[in-house]
Amino acid sequence: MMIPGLTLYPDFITPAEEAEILGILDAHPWRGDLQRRVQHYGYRYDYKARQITPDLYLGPLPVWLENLAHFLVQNGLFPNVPDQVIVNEYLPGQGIAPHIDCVPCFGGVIASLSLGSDVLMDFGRPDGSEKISHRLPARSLVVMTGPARYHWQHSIAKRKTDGVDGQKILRQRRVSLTFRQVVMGT
Ligand SMILES: O=C(O)CCC(=O)C(=O)O
Repeated sequence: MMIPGLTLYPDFITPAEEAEILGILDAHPWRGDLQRRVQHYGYRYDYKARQITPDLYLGPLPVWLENLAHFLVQNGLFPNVPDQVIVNEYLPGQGIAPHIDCVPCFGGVIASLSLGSDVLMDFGRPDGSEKISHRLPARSLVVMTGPARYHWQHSIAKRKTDGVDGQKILRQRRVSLTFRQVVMGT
């Protein structure tokens, strides 16, 4: 990958694990805070205030998510066990605006697991000087550290198809799990 600090791990989980996680998530209530549906684990993220405070603690991660969080540490991807996960559901046509994850809220590693559909994720410099898109395949994990985490915005365009190698690929329902470590400015 061309962005320093950005790494993609294809086939990070198996199709059976993907189906199992989707089944668990769909048995949980989805939040309707945004245009897309979300679930928050560990801490609720306050989208309006763009912050995390101790009163937003929801409790420890459920065991199945804690196991995944430990797996990330065992693979050397996080220095400490991530304690916050946001699940985003993107129906075809839905996306996420360009952003850098809250710097005072979260540690230096952000990792996102893609389920259900490939998608094109766009990375861009906040001043618009550079833009690169990367295809995130279903079951892959994308990890952002260093410049990719702090100096590049990431986003997903609101589209029903993605152009890949001159071909139009129809998006399916994609669910992502983004793992972070809460720091609360400490
Ligand atoms: O869907 C993704 O992979 C990224 C999610 C994201 O950027 C976020 O929750 O801040």
